[in-house]
Amino acid sequence: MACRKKDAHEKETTPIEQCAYVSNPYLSTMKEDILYHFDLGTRTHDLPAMFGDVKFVCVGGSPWRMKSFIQYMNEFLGLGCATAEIPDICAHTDRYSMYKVGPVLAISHGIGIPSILIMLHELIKLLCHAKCSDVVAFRIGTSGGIGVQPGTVVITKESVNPLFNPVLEQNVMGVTQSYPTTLSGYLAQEMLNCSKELDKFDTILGNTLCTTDFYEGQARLDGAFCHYTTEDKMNYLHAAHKAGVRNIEMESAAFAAICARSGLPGAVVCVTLLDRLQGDQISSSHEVLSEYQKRPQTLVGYYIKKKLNTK
Ligand code: R2B
Ligand code: URA
Repeated sequence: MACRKKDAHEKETTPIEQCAYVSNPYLSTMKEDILYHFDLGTRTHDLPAMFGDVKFVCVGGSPWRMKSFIQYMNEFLGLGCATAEIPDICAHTDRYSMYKVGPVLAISHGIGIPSILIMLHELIKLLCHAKCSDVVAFRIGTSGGIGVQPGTVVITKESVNPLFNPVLEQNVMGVTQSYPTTLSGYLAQEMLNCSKELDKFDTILGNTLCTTDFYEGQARLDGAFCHYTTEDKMNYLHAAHKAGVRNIEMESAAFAAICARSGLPGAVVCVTLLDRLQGDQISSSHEVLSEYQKRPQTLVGYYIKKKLNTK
């Protein structure tokens, strides 16, 4: 669907309504909300018309992957859009890409907690402005495995920080706030059941370590700098494994914390590209990696189709 901009004279004069997903008294004092990083706004776009029917939101790091996910969903759900014509709704900004077919919205979030947090604030407000209800959210992505075969899909039980605690710590005005990263256990189990029905690739439930760096933050020995030893690295990865961690990535804590704060049921579904107990470099061929990256999409697509068919 193309962006439906409101005519310049069509000004909203009523304050922005509160809705279940947001918790900010200041929002209802605003006459207009500009979702700057999406290049969308309440005064310039008819957000209920553009997004009011959204029931499934799927976010992932790369714009290319989210485009391929929406093209896949278009075909898998038989929605009949010409795939070449599914536009990037955020085409006027290169911060994030956004695609929609039927009730499915796909948005890229870039790498790391700061990037996904900004996107999620604007997404949660977007869902409210569009008057969406009963939305389920997914993060699909890649990760490094710990003690699992490359290509295994990990459904996150708990997203944990580098001390293996299920919290996102964020500094707000000089004070460290601690937000729980509890995800819906029910949804995770439903996803696991779907993977059993699909029976196409190994899928497990496990804890996910969320870091703020790919190299030293994930105990790699191949960054530009390294002040620790192979033994330190292996001790840390084994301690993570003992704490139930089966994969490492860089956004799940922010995703889980925002889901918990907004009340959105959410699941994190990431494929492992390598086993970190065996090495640090991602050396599989492009063909292999690209097949792996389709796995979370396949699983989430299966869940969405099943939900739509049982309505
Ligand atoms: C997984 O892969 C990316 C780093 O290569 C990061 O976005 C993540 O979470
Ligand atoms: N993404 C990560 O964050 N870590 C990996 O090892 C692989 C993908």
